[in-house]
Amino acid sequence: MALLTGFFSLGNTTLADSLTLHSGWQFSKYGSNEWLPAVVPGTVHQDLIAQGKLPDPFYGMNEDEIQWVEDEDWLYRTSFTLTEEQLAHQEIFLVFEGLDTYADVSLNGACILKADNMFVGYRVPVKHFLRKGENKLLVSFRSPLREAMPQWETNGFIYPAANDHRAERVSIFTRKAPYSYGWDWGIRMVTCGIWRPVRLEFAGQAVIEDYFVCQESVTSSRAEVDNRLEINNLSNQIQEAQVKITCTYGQERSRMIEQAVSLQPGVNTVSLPLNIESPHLWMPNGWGEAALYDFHASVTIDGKTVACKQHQIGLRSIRVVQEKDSLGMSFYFEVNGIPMFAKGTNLIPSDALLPRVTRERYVCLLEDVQAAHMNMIRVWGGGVYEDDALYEEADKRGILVWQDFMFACTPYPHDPAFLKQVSEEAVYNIKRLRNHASLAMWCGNNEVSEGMKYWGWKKKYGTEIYQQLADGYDILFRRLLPEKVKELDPGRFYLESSPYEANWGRPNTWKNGDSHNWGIWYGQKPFESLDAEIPRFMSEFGFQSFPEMKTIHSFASPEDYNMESPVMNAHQKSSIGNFLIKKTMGLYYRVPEKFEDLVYLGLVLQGQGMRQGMEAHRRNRPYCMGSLIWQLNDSWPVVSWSAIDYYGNWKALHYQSRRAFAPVLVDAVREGDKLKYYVMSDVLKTKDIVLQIELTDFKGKVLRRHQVKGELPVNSSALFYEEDWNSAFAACDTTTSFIHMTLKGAHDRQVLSDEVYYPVRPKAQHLPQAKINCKIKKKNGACELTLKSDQLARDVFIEIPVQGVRFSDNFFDLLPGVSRKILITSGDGSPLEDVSVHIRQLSDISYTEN
Ligand code: NHV
Repeated sequence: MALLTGFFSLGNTTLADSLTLHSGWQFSKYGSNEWLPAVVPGTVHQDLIAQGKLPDPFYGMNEDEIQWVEDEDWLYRTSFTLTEEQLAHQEIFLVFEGLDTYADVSLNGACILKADNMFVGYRVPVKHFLRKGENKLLVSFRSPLREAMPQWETNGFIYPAANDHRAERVSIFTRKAPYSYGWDWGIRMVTCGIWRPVRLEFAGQAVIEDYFVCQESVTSSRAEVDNRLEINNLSNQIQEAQVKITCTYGQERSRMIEQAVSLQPGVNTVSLPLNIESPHLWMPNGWGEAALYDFHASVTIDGKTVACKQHQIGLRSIRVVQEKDSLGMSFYFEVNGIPMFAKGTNLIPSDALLPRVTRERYVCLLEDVQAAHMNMIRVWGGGVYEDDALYEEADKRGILVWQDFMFACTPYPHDPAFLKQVSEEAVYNIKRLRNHASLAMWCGNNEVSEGMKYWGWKKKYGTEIYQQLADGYDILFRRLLPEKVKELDPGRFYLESSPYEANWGRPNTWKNGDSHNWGIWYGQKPFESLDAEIPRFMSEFGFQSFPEMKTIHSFASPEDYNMESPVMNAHQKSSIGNFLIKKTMGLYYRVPEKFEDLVYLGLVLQGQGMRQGMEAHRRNRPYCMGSLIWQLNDSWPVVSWSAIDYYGNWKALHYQSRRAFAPVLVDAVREGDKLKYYVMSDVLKTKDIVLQIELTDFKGKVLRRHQVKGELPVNSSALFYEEDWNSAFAACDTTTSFIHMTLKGAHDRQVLSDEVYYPVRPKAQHLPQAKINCKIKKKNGACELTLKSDQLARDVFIEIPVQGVRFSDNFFDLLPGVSRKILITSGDGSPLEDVSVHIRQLSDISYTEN
């Protein structure tokens, strides 16, 4: 068996003397006596797929074929050898970073752990049970369904849990990723397994169990940091130790603080305050560098370093300003004393099989977030507390994280056993994540408060049961979780539930706290409603699309290419989804008949519609201070609200986010009989600017041109210029012309924003069938296209039959006579082989006239 020993780095922590236990695993269905090779970390689904016992769950309607797995119990076993030298350590810990979910762990015949919560890691002292030579480890997983059945049977009512796709909605009884039971974009895959790393840790006389770098006060002149350590003295006597903290920034001289401590047997808390004058502040994406310091803690006994731990720390202050004002109640983030308009998105788990989400995939996703000029992601409450890698990569990129606790869309039990599990989970995850500069806030749950008020549960369950649910809500989200945050992560903001106030569909709203606007989806409203329904902070709004054809092809064959085919319906979990897509499409476009055209136009529609919202939110700052899209990613290839599909392909929506969230943006809107030009800027400096306005026809003829001078607003939005709508389009055919806006620096002529405004909806336009000239050049494994057309080509979509390919731009309007270079690279850095390029534009869609 391959054994890894010695020093290695795992996430933020350097571990002395560890033995990773990832090899030699086998698994077996309980009762079968058949043992097969297993991969750890992993899930039983992955192992069954690898052994040919399960089909690809994502293909066709295979979801139905895999459901039996959740009703079985599964055994995992391995063995490992230890030397006398290893056994000579003071203590040895068996560390599971995650067990999914109900598991008994046996080591050499002793039951050493009973696990019941996927969201916690376990660290068990096991020296006592270990032997020289071979040691046997067995993890016995019980079916989460059968485990929860006694509670289901006796509960007396069925919890709402509307996203749980099985008749026995047991998900709420289990501390297990809610989305794995099904969601309205999710396949049901109720997994089990050793889903995060497992290892043995060999300890000397003492270990650092926890190291919290508590930022008590941070300004540009000084950071006051308290280094709080939990040091476990593993001997049974007092030990004299030197505790040392060093703090280093790049090549600068380290700062250091040292303290002599008498360690009592057991856990000791030690606090070492450290001040850093004129710190390099960690800045959000778009505002400068996300500066990170290395903080290192060590414990030395008798001249020998026995334990150390390190973190990368971004020094910054983040304040969530939720204050009553003349308009209602604000909700915004102030970073390093500066109000920040939050541009971002909601993250769901990137895979139905979580151990497949590697650091590379997190890096790719966060690069996409950063590229779209976003500064925030919300880790939504129906998924998981993500791996350390996600938060580390967010730290590096200046992406703030809004962290939900994992509760979504339904009330939960509140019996003592359940509360104990939640409490352990809160403690574990708060401690795990609180050092991250990116961690901006905690939120108790997703939409449970909204549900309690507005989703009809009082009527459905009657007063008595409803009261029990309400009591449970109070205990979990008003007491337990905020108390844990206060105790363990003082200074970090806690929001009880998102949205603060359920707004959409109700009169006289959008005034208080954060909102979710589902009017453009469930409310069947046109996208223009987003211009009027301006909240203080939009933490969710979304519209669905199909993924592009190459992704559909990964799970369907041409005979399934029909919106209502059984295979497509198995990948559309929103029962009204297809209807809503077509209905809204009809407001702006002629609805095509051909499936491929619907898929393409649906992508365009989602991008255009959502962009309208992002721009409206930005335009209306400071009343509105955030715009978070529902949703960033997918957990399998599916029809959904996502901006990036399962294979990493950007939908039109992500390109539109990148445009709408550009640091500087010019945006024209019709308000009454005026055409108003807004300039929005997240830049912290002003400069003289010039806006060039050109009324142009689809053939590129400039009908009118004028310029307006002004100043770039600083970290704000401003009405820059307005004109009468009628005079703006005087003597032109609005169905064949548009306004081209170019915003430049007055002195350096640098283009800050380059946008178009169309006076009529696409379906009223007379779009030409533009002939797009495309030159292809191969360049160091990449492919460069040069596109040009004499006439306007709208919503140009370049398709390449390779998953995860990156385009420097896509889904753009090719303006008449303007040549565009597009660089195409592979998703994984490998050279792009010869590939076919297919280019579509809006006017390519054909309709059978009747
Ligand atoms: O339906 C799309 C998404 C969900 O995937 C996810 O749970 O938090 N969605 C819709 C809503 N919230 C979310 C709001 N849904 C309703 C609210 C009120 C009435 C009906 C639906 C996300």
